[in-house]
Amino acid sequence: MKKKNIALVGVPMDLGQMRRGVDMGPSAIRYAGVIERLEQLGHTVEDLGDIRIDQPEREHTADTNLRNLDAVVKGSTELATTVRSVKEKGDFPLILGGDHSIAIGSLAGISKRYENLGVIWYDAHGDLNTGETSPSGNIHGMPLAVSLGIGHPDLVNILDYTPKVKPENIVIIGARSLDEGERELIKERGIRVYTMHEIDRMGMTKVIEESIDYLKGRTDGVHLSLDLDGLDPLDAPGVGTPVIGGISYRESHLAMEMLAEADLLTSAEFVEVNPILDEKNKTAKVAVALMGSLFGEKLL
Ligand code: 4U7
Ligand code: MN
Ligand code: MN
Ligand code: MN
Repeated sequence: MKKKNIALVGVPMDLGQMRRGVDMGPSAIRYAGVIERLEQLGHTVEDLGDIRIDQPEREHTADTNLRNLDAVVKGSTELATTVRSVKEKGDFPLILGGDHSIAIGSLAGISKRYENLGVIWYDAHGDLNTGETSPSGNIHGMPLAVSLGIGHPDLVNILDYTPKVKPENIVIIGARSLDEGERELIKERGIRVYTMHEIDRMGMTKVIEESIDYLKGRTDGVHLSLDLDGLDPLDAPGVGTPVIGGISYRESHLAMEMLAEADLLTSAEFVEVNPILDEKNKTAKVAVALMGSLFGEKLL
């Protein structure tokens, strides 16, 4: 794969959900050796440090079902501005979460430069809720809907444009926990989804081959948004919303290697690593191993 200038951006965001500790994700991933791993592959890595994130709101603001809305909007806007300047330099943004609400800011910062940005959403969940459909009020369950332009105006209009992605440019991989409103949205908008059923049935090789073919034909850039809970909790225990029956480490590894071979990605994020819930930093290590594969690591 072509050598890249990778700009690392940490986002210690935990306001999109209720479990403490996910704000330490970027530190855990750095500690697991991400910079060394990517430099060893011949890429240059510039660590831009962490985005500043506010304290959680003490009271749930009355009129919406959106926990910490204002602070999430503020953090997302800062992230979006940083990522936009990385893209302006022509560098590859590699964003470390933090909970998945950060994808709102990532996509806002990236997508303006593309006519048809593709998104691979690697996740146990659809993250397609809105304040109206969300059973939890947690914004980390909403970023894909927000990026489609569906949701609270303050979230949808970050950097003053919407939508960030078109439904036909999205591929969800690994879904096994979808809420009713999310299922409706998937059908209504025709979003391509490879649930665990398709992964079992077709195998990861076919799933990724099809995804690459599909996105290659219709997009001019592709963002990978990888939620570690897409993996099985046996392989990635340090996540806030684990769901049994997930993608294995081996399958994920293969998926990353195939994406590296295709050299199709233009940005990526790894989210939901929670060191407090983890076992000896295992999930952060898994994240770094997957990043190694994604950026061209090979056995021979
Ligand atoms: B993650 C959930 F209800 N769908 O909206 C919700 F099951 O970023 C979970 O994928 C969301 O980890 C999980 O709260 C968000 C729930
Ligand atoms: Mn998830
Ligand atoms: Mn997610
Ligand atoms: Mn989660």
